[in-house]
Amino acid sequence: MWTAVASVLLRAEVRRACTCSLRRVPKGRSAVPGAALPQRGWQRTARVGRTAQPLNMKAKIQKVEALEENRFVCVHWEDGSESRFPCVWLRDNCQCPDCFLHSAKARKLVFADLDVNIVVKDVTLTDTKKVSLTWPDGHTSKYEAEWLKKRCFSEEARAEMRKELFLPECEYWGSDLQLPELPFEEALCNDESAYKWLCTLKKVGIVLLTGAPTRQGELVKLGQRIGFLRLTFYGPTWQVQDKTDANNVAYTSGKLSFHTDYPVLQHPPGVQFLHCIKQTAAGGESEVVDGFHVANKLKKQNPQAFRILSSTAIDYTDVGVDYCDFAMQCKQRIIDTDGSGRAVRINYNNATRDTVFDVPAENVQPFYAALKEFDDLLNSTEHKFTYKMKPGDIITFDNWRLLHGRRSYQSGATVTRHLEGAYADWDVVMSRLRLLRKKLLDTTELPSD
Ligand code: OGA
Ligand code: NM2
Ligand code: ZN
Ligand code: ZN
Repeated sequence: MWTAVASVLLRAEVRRACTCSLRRVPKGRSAVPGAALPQRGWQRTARVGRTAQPLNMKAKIQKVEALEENRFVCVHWEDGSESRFPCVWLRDNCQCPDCFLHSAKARKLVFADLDVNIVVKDVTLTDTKKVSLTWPDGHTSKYEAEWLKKRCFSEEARAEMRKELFLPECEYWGSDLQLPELPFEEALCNDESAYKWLCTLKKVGIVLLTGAPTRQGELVKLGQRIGFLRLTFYGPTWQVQDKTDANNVAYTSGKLSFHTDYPVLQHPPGVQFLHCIKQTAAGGESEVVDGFHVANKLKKQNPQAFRILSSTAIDYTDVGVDYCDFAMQCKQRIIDTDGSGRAVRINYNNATRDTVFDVPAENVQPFYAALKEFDDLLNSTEHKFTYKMKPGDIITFDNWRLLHGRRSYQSGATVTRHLEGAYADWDVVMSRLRLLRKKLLDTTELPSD
């Protein structure tokens, strides 16, 4: 009994971790002139959100029947709700070993062998947990109640599944950002902490990992934690320092205006890690802004500017030598949108924006005017958040959503500031997040009744 109660509580906690941010509590930290006051010392606050899955997934079936000239199978659940499954989908997703390779969790059935007009011949409820179907050619398919329930085609069930698989929830912020923080060591060694790190990274777009050793090579460990890092022409990891004959403006002591990294790649890195190994005394502060939030603002304030930035493909260029020689060219829209016009990726780096501009001459000035509006919004004190990294800090952020910048600092004969950087892909990060969630749920599995 008590184990069951503890398991329920633990499972609820794992689900809640997605809706939980690591929130700061005021504790003195030096203010950055002209910026929102960032402070240290955080406490975790959990807000209970809607669960990704009903806590009790014990779906039981009352009745099952064929409908609409046998083109649908309707499952009546014990709780009174019902789900309609199209026969073509049921046949396509037959889980028998002839149709499905369980070792790969993948379909064996080839599309050419699927009759897209198929109707069901016979429908049986084997017990409250299993449906058995017979097809006109005599093939039989069996489906588990819970498997069916998860795949229900209702708007609510699909939204729930979407939420569970992709964690689309997004918390917008401005200068009021409560920078979520977690000890680096915990993200590496504790599964629950790692899960919270990745959930918060997805939802808020930024998490500060603290207390990392102040030496090169720590980001490789973070890469191993999620799976692997993304290799680019700047190497597996890269050193942000003031360099002679710098092959990138980031490798100078100059100001970096708000940018996303690497829009010259067709698929820019989704996640960026910056590890502060050495920090300069004066200058070198970091700035971040929520690009999705600002894109929404632009859309409201000037729909025409938003339309221009989300429809004009501009040229990016990056030519040089680092990990190997490179001659990169790419066309990107500054604001990438989905089918419903929502910003899904910002691709903006003024440094690598090409001098080649492949648009008709009359479109040039209107484009610049639109970009000016966006850039002004990014830089407004209302939207940007400023902080100064300390040695041992690792800032992890969504490079598709956030734009980041750096204030200039004094260059010198010796290196006064050193960050090590690395990239990861969202695919890899989300994969680790799902695996961590499964592991945390499985280790607190409810005893079956
Ligand atoms: C970069 C970058 C930030 C910094 O290297 O692309 O944005 O603080 N660096 O130096
Ligand atoms: N660095 C930091 O788009 C860019 O050039 C971003 C990339 C050099 C790896 C900078
Ligand atoms: Zn089959
Ligand atoms: Zn950058």
